[in-house]
Amino acid sequence: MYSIRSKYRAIYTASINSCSLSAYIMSNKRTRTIDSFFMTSSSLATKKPRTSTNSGFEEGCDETILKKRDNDTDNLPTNYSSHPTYPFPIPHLPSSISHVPNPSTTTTTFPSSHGRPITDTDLDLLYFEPFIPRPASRHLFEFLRASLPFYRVEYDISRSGSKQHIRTPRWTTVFGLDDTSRFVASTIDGSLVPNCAPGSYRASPRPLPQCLEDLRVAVERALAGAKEKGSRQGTEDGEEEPKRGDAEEEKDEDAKFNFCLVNYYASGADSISFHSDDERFLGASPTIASLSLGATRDFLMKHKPLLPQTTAAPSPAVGKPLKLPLATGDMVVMRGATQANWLHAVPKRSRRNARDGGRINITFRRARVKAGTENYYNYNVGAGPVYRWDAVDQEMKPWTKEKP
Ligand SMILES: O=C(O)CCC(=O)C(=O)O
Repeated sequence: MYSIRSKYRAIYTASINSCSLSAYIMSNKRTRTIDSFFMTSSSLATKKPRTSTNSGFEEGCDETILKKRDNDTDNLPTNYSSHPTYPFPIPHLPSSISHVPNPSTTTTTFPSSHGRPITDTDLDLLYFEPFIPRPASRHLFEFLRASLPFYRVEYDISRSGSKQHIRTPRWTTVFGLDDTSRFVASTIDGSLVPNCAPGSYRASPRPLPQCLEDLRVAVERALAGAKEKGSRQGTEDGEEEPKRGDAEEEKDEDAKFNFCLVNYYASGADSISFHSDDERFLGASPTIASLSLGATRDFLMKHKPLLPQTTAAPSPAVGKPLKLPLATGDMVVMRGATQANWLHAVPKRSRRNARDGGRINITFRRARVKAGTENYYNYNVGAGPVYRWDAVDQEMKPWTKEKP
């Protein structure tokens, strides 16, 4: 039988062979899980062994219980997340990613750097350079490109009264569900389904697979740690502890994510044009954590044009665009008034920069209402075919369900 696991081995080994990271990681005896990587050493001491938490996923099927046979298979995933809405099972993070090497003996709460604030009157960024150590992040890039279903979404818009056909200039995929519902185990087959009436969504919301769930937890934990450090710093500097209002509470909730959007820019020809994630379904001042993997691409930010009737003196930042050359493992967190006032883009790259090996961007967000779920599946999954990475031809290929 050509099992999922043997198929995955072919796809995955071809990807990993191009990367010598596994040998480096295998030779490193001091390893920690990706979760523990973001913990303080005191919390590490009390950490219990990991058990599967994603109840409702069908785990332990034939292909997931194969024993490791040799060193080559050490890096292959041994468990998968399956769900009726996934075109194919999605592997858990392999040990070479989930057991990242400990880069120093004196560990801190954060992975490879502290988040550096970049702020102005209406700009609030936290920039990790990097968030995930570079070698592990390159491996994560290869893993996610080979493991996730991708889509090339096309849709129509009307602009100035005329219809325009848009072909999204990058590969996309999405998982998650807005705040008005949550995934519960279905009584029919035990898979996770939204706890609202069937048919409440046009889309079929799908839960985060375990590999993205692990990253979500790590990012949330790092942001909670950054916040704690910020408020400790303020108190140590003699500032009075601020009173917490509704806005602050809302900000805390914003850094708890229920959506994961993934973009794959196969080459410099793929891009995202200037826009802001200021949709009402994200709330007034959303926190969006944006993780980069693979090739370095410029992340440009520019202030939205000021309305003509604005009388207040413009912030000095208004005329000054920002350029962050995001490298593999870097994470930019956009918070507060940023989306309301700033636009961001990843422009195309040409000539010698065009064949850059590809880049993946993952954004974690929190959608508050149903419109968020509908919007994200419409524009990141759509109604077209599913694609999957072909490691031999080094490109995305349409994926069709295998006949049993
Ligand atoms: O690829 C990036 O860094 C930006 C992605 C982005 O702006 C988006 O998904 O809205």
